[in-house]
Amino acid sequence: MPKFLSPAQIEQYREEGCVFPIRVMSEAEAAEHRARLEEFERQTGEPLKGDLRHKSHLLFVWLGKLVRRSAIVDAVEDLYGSDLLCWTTNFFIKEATDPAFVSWHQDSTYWGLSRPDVVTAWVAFTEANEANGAMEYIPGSHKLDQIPHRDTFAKNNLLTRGQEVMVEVDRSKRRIITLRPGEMSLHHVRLVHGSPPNPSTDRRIGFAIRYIPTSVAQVAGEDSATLVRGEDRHHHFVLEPEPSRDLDPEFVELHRTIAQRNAKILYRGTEIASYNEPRALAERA
Ligand SMILES: O=C(O)CCC(=O)C(=O)O
Repeated sequence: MPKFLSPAQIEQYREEGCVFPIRVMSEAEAAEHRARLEEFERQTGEPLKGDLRHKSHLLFVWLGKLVRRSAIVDAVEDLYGSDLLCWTTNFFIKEATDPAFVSWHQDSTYWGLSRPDVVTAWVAFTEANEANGAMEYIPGSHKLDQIPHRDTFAKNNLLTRGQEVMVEVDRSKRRIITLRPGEMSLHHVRLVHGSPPNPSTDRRIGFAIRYIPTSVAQVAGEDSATLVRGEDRHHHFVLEPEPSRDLDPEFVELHRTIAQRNAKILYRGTEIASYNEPRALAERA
């Protein structure tokens, strides 16, 4: 008996590789999440950037709670069972009239995870639709094996290596993931997906939470993850603590160490050693 998703939603995930919209909080709560992010940005005087966009659930209490939120984790449990890790989180923020985009790709390409049993809960803090650069995907493409990708390191590409699939994508087959604030989509790690720029006059903000069953391992180096449900009997990952106050110096230090270690996995085979480097290089170019 599923806890949160309907049998039809589970079937859609299995067949299409993506299911949406799924409401996980009210629109008012989504606006509060956006306000918390923007309060921090006001303090720093700039949009969230670099390392801070990744694994931010180790830095902010409200994001630590979000990755454990029962509506989200119940839905993930319906797909992958009751022993679950949050492997990582990534903010995908597109500013108003922003050329930033995400090329067609499969998430599995550089993550180094042992099996494609990985799901992303993409939680909308703002609307996401055709007018502001919502995600798009090719239904059923998650059933393909790993497709070869080329790295572009393109200036406005939000992906770590600007990676893109080395096959022609038939855009006429795409579906657009339209979400209201407080809704989420769930997509499979092998799904071919991407998103165009945001030409609208407001930001588009999504928080992507990557979940795996505890039986999935990291095969490309040492790694850590956050246990969000059940028990970890496999011990493939160092378990991460939950922050009890925002930007606790101990957590900031831990986050820095983890970000450096993760960059080694994600940029393996290149000279790049941190999330900040490709963007800095592109800005100087
Ligand atoms: O937010 C986007 O536009 C793309 C996000 C994405 O590629 C992902 O969450 O895997």
